[in-house]
Amino acid sequence: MPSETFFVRLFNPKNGATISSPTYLTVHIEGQSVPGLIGFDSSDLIIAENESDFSIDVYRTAGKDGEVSVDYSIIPATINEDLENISGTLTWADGDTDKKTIIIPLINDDDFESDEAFKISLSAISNAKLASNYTINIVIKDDENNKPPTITIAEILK
Ligand SMILES: [Ca+2]
Ligand SMILES: [Ca+2]
Ligand SMILES: [Ca+2]
Repeated sequence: MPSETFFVRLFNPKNGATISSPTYLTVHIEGQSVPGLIGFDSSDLIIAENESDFSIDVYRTAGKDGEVSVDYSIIPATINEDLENISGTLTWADGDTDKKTIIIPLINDDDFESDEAFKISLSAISNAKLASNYTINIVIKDDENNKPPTITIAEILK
C-alpha cells in the first residue's frame, strides 16, 4: 500500500475555542513499502559456445517501492577461458519494474572440449529481498563437440 497524504480542515470551533492558523492539518499515513523480489525467471540455462554474447534477464516482482540494487557475479571467477568474467550492479529506481539484462560475452574457441558449467549469482541486495531463483546454473555446450563429424576422402578410402 502506498503512503497517503490528506488534509483535515478545522472549522466551527465550539465552547469558545479558537483555531490558531493554519486551520489545515496535514495527515500523512505511512503505507507499507513493498520493494519486491529480485531474481531470474529460471534456475538453469543451456547455451552454445558459439552464441557469442548472450543475455540473461533479472526481474523485479511482487513490489516496486523504493530504489533497489543488487550485485551480480560469475562463479567460479576462474572460468575465463570460456567467457569473459564480468560482475556489476543492477539498480531499479523507485517504481521501476523493468527487467534488467546482464550481457555475458562467450569466448568461442576452436577446441574440442567437454561442456562447461558456471553460475551467475546475485548478492548484496539492498532494500529488497532475493527471489528463490537468485542463482542461475549455466552450461556451455561446446560447438566443436556437437558438430556432426567430418570425414575426409582419405578416411573413406582406408
Ligand atoms: Ca571453450
Ligand atoms: Ca567453438
Ligand atoms: Ca570449444
